Amino acid sequence: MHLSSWNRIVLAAASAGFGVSCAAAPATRPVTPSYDSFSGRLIQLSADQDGDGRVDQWTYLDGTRPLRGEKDSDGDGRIDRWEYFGTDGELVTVGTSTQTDGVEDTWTWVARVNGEGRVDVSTARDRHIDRHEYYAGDILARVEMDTNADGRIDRWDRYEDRVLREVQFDTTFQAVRADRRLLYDPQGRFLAAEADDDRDGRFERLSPATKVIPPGEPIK
Ligand SMILES: [Ca+2]
Ligand SMILES: [Ca+2]
Ligand SMILES: [Ca+2]
Ligand SMILES: [Ca+2]
Repeated sequence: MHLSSWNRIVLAAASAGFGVSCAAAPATRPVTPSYDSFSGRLIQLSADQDGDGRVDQWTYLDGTRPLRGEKDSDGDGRIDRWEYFGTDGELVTVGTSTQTDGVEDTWTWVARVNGEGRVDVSTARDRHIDRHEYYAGDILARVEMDTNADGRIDRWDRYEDRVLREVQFDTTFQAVRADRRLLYDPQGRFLAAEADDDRDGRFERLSPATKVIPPGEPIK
C-alpha cells in the first residue's frame, strides 16, 4: 500500500470515525490497519488511544468508509461505546451499556428528527429493541413500547414537564393503535380511563363501574 493512499485513509477515518468518538485524542497515536486478505481492502483500524499499550479502539471499514466503531473508554477490557455510521460516513447511532458489562443495550441517535432526540433500548438486553424514548431537549417527552416483544408497538406514554400525563395501550397487541388510555393530571394523579372500542379515533370515558384502576392508585 502506498503511503499517500494510507494517509488519505487515516484522514478519512479521523474525520468520520475517530474524530467523532474521540475528538480530543492526540492524532499521533499509532493506528494499526488490517486488510482483507483476498481483496486487499482496508477492513479495520485499531488504536491505543490512551497510550497504555493496549488497543482500546476499533473501527471497521469498507475501504475508506467507516461502518462501525468500538471503544473501551475506561480501559477495563470491555467495550463500552459502539458507533454506527451511515452511507456518507456520518455517525448515526451510538451504542452504550447501562450495566457497563460489555453488553450493548442502548442506542442514541445523533441527529434529531423534528426536533426530537431518540434513544432506543433493549430492556431484556438481548438486542431486541422494545423501547423508544423521545426527548425534547434533554427532557423525556414520550415513550413507545413493545411490551410483548412481538415487534409491534403496543404502549405509548406521553410526558409534560417530566410528568406522565397519558398512557395509551393497544390491548389487541395487533392493531398498532391504542384502544385504551389512562389520563393523569399535571401532578401525575390518575384522572380517567378511556376506551375507543369502535376505533373511530375518539376515546370515550369508561363508566365508573368499569373504570380501570392503575396499579398503585387508591380505589375511590
Ligand atoms: Ca489503551
Ligand atoms: Ca470499558
Ligand atoms: Ca407488541
Ligand atoms: Ca370511539
